Order: sequence, then C-alpha cells, then structure tokens
Amino acid sequence: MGFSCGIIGLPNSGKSTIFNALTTLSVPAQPYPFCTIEPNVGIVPVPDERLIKLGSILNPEKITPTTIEFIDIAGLIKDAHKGEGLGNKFLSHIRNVDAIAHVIRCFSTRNIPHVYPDIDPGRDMEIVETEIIISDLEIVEERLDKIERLAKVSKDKSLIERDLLFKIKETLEKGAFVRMETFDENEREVIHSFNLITTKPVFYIANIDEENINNIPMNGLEALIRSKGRRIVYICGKLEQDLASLSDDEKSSYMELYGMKRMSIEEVIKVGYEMLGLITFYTIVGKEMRAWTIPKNTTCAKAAGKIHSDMERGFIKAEVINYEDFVQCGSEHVAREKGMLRIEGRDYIVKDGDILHIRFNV
Ligand SMILES: Nc1nc2c(ncn2[C@@H]2O[C@H](COP(=O)(O)OP(=O)(O)OP(=O)(O)O)[C@@H](O)[C@H]2O)c(=O)[nH]1
Ligand SMILES: [Mg+2]
Repeated sequence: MGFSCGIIGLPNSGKSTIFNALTTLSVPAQPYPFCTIEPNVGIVPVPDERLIKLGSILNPEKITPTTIEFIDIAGLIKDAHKGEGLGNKFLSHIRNVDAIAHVIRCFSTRNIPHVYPDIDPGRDMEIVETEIIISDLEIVEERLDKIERLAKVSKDKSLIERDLLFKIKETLEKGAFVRMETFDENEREVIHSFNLITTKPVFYIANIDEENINNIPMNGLEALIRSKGRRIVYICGKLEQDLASLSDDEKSSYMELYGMKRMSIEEVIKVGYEMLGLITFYTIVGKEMRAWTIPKNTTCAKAAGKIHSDMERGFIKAEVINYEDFVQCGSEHVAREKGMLRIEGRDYIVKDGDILHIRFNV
C-alpha cells in the first residue's frame, strides 16, 4: 500500500464526487447536505509509467502496482463538536490514515445548496480546521482525565505522558495543528498512539467549476494555504467524476477539449508521495513484477521486510539496478553482461526506481 488518505470538508463541497473521480467508483454524490453518512472506502492502483515500461521489456505474467486507499466521510459543519449536523464522532474513521485531503468548495452552482449563501473558500477552510482541532482537543482531554487517575497509582510513565498531553493541549488551544510543533523521537512515538488528525500532513483540494477550469477566482485561498506551507491541488470534481467512467480514448479527447494535462489522481498521488517522503521500488519474483512503496532512506533489509518478514530476517544480499540503467540496457541479460547489477548489503539505502532481487535464507 502506498498510503491512505482521509477526505474531509463541509457538506456538499464535493468530497464524494472527488472520491469517485479518484477511485473510479460510483458512491452516491447528491445535491443535498449529509448525503454521505457511513464512510466510503476505495483502493486504487497507483498509475506508474515505469512499471508499464518494465512490463513491456520483461513480459511478466502478472504486474502488481502499489495501491492507495481513500476514505470519504460525512461533512463537518461549524459546531459539529456540539452535535451540529452529524456531529464529529465519524472522524474516528480517518484517525488511522497517513494523510488528509481537505476538499474546499470553489464551484458556485446555485442549485446545489452550500452551508453559506456565498462561496468563500478561506472561511470554509477555517471552519473545518477549527472542528478538527476541537475534535483532537476532546481526545487529548479524555486522555488527560485517564492519565491523571493513573498518575495516582504509577507516577513514572504517566507523568511523562501527562506533560506531553499538556504541551499538545496548549498547541491546540492556540488554534494550531500539532504537526507544527517539534517533538523528540520518544514523544513522537507516544503522540502517534493518540491518533490525532492534526498530526497528519494535510493538503487541499480546491473543487473548481467546470466553466472556470482555466480561470480560477480563489479569493486568496492559494496564498492562505501557501502561508501555512501546505499544498493545493485543483480538481474539477464533477467533470473528473464523469471522465473517470469513460474509456481511455474517450477520456483523452475530453481532456484535450478541456485543456487538462492529466487526471488529478496522478497529481494527488504525486503530492501525497512528496508530502510523506515516499519512494517506489520494484521486484521481479518468479512470474510477478511488483511495485512497492517505502519511505525515503529505508535500508535494503527493511525494504525486504516490506515484502515478507522472512526476507528481512534472513537477508543475505540484494542485486540492485536502477530503473534508468535497466531501461538503457534493455534486458536483464545485457545488464548482467555490462556489470550494471550491483550487489548491495542490508544497510544499502534503497533509491527511488531501484529494481531489487533479494537473496535470503531462513
Ligand atoms: N457543478 C459542480 N457540481 C459539483 C462539483 N463537485 C460536486 N458537485 C455536486 O455537488 C453535489 C454534492 O456533491 P457530493 O460529492 O455529494 O458532496 P459531499 O461533500 O460528498 O457532500 P456530503 O456527503 O453531503 O457531505 C452533487 O450534486 C455533485 O454533483 C463540481 O466540481 N461542479
Ligand atoms: Mg459525500
């Protein structure tokens, strides 16, 4: 799995429409608020040109891309933490994801009701983020209650956790995301167990009008997002949802018509991989060629463990060639003859595009 991504936003901002566009599924996306109640989950293969190219050289029986999971949840509104709308408990469905996509309504279509009479992406963004912060604050306060009781019995560990919880509480009370704070390694590990949404990397999806696809009036949204050091992807949700169900040929002609360079799933994956510092490596085992996702700076033995724990445990060495070199050689035979296949040990840092042949013994 590449990464998992939870989709948040106001009702009728187009979360389910964009979920459909990204996953090519067809979950209900209707012009009334709170159309989504139960979460929708979709797993999508990561489009990978390198994998296709390798497939054309090596002709394996099976090609398995890496995948990404999207989770589309109900809409949040102002005061969701007080029970407005569907409340905020449904956020539990995205507490374990790796990244958050925040969909912001930038299309104005009149017959699709918005929570507010006007389109104001900056305001909408702040409302949703405030609710996310308050929801994390609730978790921190619950945990603090528990820890205070535990601290009466066993002081050592619970006091460290209590101090950390106070530090996080202070950050959230200032209206900031916990992710903006710096923590040491141990603290980060404890914080991870709290499953706070504001510790996760966020990027924004501006859901724009199909009529304004090349001319987007954003009311300073982009500047606001960049000032937070975050990323924004522009998607014309409705159009892409419709395109997602077409054949490749039909899709290409419509994309040309609308001046679209690529489908936004590719952009979303690119942003996600960059934000999370992920890379892809490849294996060819028997008849299967497969792409895998790992964080940058992963050692060869750890990468092998991603495939199977036995491979990490019994790791001996790996034959490695990078995609670029392999394609230049044109075949494994030529790569071997030219001595391009290197032998690397367990501490070798795997590079993006490496093709690994792992030798192990258990
Ligand atoms: N014109 C236009 N309509 C859109 C766009 N994106 C979504 N819509 C429409 O807006 C309505 C709401 O879309 P949904 O995807 O259901 O919105 P949501 O955010 O999932 O809403 P909830 O599940 O109710 O929170 C639907 O009628 C969509 O067709 C867009 O880019 N342009
Ligand atoms: Mg929905």
